[in-house]
Amino acid sequence: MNNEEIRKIVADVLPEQRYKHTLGVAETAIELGARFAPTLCEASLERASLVHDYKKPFGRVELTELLQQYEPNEDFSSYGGVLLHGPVAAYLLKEDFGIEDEEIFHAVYYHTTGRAKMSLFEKIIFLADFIEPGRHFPGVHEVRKLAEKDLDLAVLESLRSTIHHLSAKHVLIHPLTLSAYNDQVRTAK
Ligand code: DGI
Ligand code: FE
Ligand code: FE
Ligand code: FE
Repeated sequence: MNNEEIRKIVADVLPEQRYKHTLGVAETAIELGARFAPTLCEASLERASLVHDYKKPFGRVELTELLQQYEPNEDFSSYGGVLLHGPVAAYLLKEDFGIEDEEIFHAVYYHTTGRAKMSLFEKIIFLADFIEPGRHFPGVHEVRKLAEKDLDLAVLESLRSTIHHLSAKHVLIHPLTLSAYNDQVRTAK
């Protein structure tokens, strides 16, 4: 499937606001790619962006069942339902869109938690998801400023801010989120 065909399917599946967010992520990922990783394929960044949230509207029970088919011992669900839509989408990319690219698989799988040793491609999707123009949550301004100059500092600040807000609510933090943060502390200068 080409990106235009993928876009049409995603437009049908997602509520209007989520679809707008998806287009914002695509636009932002292409901008970040041009700024920090001119060798990355723009069409691949667009593809990953278009599909990253396409399982977001599905319920927790359905997503948990789907993920268990691929990871029988998965422990995402025990950290909160919001963590499921990325991994499930990643596993269904081949079946639903004919996408077999490993770079896109990882970017979609880890787009909510991040992970240690994210590739440049993964960092760009992760950050674009945080700062696309439709985002208005606390802390987004600071991350947008950093993203004008320094990809790793911007990723670090987005993780710090997420962990700050989750911990203030006494919400469980997935180990992948914590190791993504630790890794960025080590690499970002
Ligand atoms: O799907 P989006 O809204 O575009 O964004 P996303 O997939 O990055 O999800 C953001 C939500 O995920 C936000 O409410 C914070 C939450 N989140 C991120 N890391 C963790 C987390 N929630 C828990 N419980 N644990 C985490 O480690
Ligand atoms: Fe998401
Ligand atoms: Fe995110
Ligand atoms: Fe998103």
